[in-house]
Amino acid sequence: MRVPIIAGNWKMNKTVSEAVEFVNYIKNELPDPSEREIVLAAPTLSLTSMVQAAKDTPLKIAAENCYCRIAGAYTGETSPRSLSLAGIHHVILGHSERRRLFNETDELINQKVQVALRNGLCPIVCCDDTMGRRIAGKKVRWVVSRILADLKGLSPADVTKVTMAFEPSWAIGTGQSADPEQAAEGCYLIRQTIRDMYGEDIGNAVRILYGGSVNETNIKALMAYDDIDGVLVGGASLDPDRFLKLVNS
Ligand code: G2H
Repeated sequence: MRVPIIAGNWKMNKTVSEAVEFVNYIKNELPDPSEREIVLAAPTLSLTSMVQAAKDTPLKIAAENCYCRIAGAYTGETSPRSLSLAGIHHVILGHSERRRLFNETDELINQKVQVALRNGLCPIVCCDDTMGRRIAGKKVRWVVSRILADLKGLSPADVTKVTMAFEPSWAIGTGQSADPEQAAEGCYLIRQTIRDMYGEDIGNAVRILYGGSVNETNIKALMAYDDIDGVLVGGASLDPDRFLKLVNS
């Protein structure tokens, strides 16, 4: 049984005090962690204060990025080891904004995934609809070669700690979500790729989220599909009342 994940991705929004205020507002209203895992990804500067505020609650705090080394002369980067030791559970890697605006390659993302896992972080690896292609005439054969590149070299045990997120580029921050069937197809195709790489059991165990203009109105229809194990939410996660509606919907 895959426990669904509802993850907020604040991107570069909220100050430290706003972040802590948000956590204090929602932390006693969250569902049982055996039913739903609730994750909030925030800018690096807020993370340790959020971990403290969320102590003894089911809320898990995530970083939005990290580097592929644990220490050294890498000015401005964040160590996955430091994140993990500070109580951070997850890290978003390969978000399309990082690929597009910061030129992150599959090779770099693969290195980050490996080092994050070695240091106890659970990566949420994002992929968009430009990362695969349909083969004409075949309904669900979509060669997701770049997913193979992002997960290259991981052991089966490692892959079960990874969460994938399907985020169509045109749905990100546009207010135009994929329709649930399209979203489910993307998640299904990612699962099939993982089944092809690691076998049926691992493919069935990995959680796959949909992201792109999810809100409190469309979440139910999206999560009704078996292959959608949760959502990664940007804009609609910024307001605590909206976020509570999402996590409790
Ligand atoms: C897609 C998503 C969160 P939004 O990036 O990862 O953002 O919900 O604002 O489209």
